Amino acid sequence: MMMVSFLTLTIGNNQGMGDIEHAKMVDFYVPRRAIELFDGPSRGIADLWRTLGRPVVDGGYISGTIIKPKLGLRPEPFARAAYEFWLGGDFIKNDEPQGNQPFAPMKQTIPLVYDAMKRAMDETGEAKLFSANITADDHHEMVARGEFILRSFGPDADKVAFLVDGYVGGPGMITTARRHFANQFLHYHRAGHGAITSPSAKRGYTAYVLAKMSRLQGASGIHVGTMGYGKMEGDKDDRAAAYVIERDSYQGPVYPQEWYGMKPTVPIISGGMNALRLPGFFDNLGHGNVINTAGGGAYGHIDSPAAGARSLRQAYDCWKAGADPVEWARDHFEFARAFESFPQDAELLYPGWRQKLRLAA
Ligand code: CAP
Ligand code: MG
Repeated sequence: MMMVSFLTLTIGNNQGMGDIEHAKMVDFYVPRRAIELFDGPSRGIADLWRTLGRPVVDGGYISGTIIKPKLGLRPEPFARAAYEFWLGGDFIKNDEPQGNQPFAPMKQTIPLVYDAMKRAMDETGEAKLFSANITADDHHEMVARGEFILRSFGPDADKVAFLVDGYVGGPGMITTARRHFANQFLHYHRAGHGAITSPSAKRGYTAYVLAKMSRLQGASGIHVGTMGYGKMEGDKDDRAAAYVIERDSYQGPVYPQEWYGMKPTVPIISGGMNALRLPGFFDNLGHGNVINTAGGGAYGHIDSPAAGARSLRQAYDCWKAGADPVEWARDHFEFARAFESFPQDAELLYPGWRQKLRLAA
């Protein structure tokens, strides 16, 4: 099966025809034989749970971040930022424009990141994960970057995921990474997709379609938005994009879909998230078996990136325990300090929280 042929048929020339006013694909159905012929994921969240020393079923929330700022950070501060988050969290990803940039050449940055990972693992006694952006303008260069990273991480190469900018890079980037690096977790970043998936776009396809295609292509995880809880466009009912990639069968907006044992793709929850927004998000989704990357939500924590990371984990524990977040904050310090760190969110989501916590205003 060819994803490119599928796309040139379904959203091919019709997208440019003069007599078409609206042409947006909202769903598609994949017959069993086609499911058998697509690659599907080789790795999934279960592999990350195993690496983290957790149960491989229902292993829970993976707290992550994105190194910020997007551009300009030099290798040393980059690695320092990684170390500081890993002291409290699990997973770090490169941001989508961070690749082999002149101010942070991969050959300098990656060994420092691995050193930071080792120190954080020694200090915490926990395994850590790094999602490295290997996107390049040509596939050979992408593969060369990936090989270099695996060599650099040596015995800890299992703790490396590869991030590929799959929308701007195109389907071939994803499939090349899937086939060449079948042992790595493949992190599909969809930057740019809003140009066609936005509800305001009259053509293209929906984020649901993008997610569904990514499972066929073999993404281990893909961003599915924050369903109205974060900064990106979206609303509560966007759950479907997560369900269709993680379940064995799902009734989509038009078609039912059976996956016949194809491995799941994990929803990656990202974009303007922080500890305060998570409990509501988990309520809406119905579970917390996701990777969450919070850039501002971790580095914007008033105390430290590690405290930001801990506040995220505590937010998941709070939801898991079915506790009231303000009550939970009483004896979960980093979570409580997230209220001080993101006061606008705190007011909006938990009005009267200060009085309840009896903190000085
Ligand atoms: C989030 C982010 C992600 C977006 C992508 C950014 O940063 O790193 O790329 O989440 O959107 O660059 O905006 P913050 P989506 O955590 O600081 O907001 O997940 O919807 O594909
Ligand atoms: Mg980003």
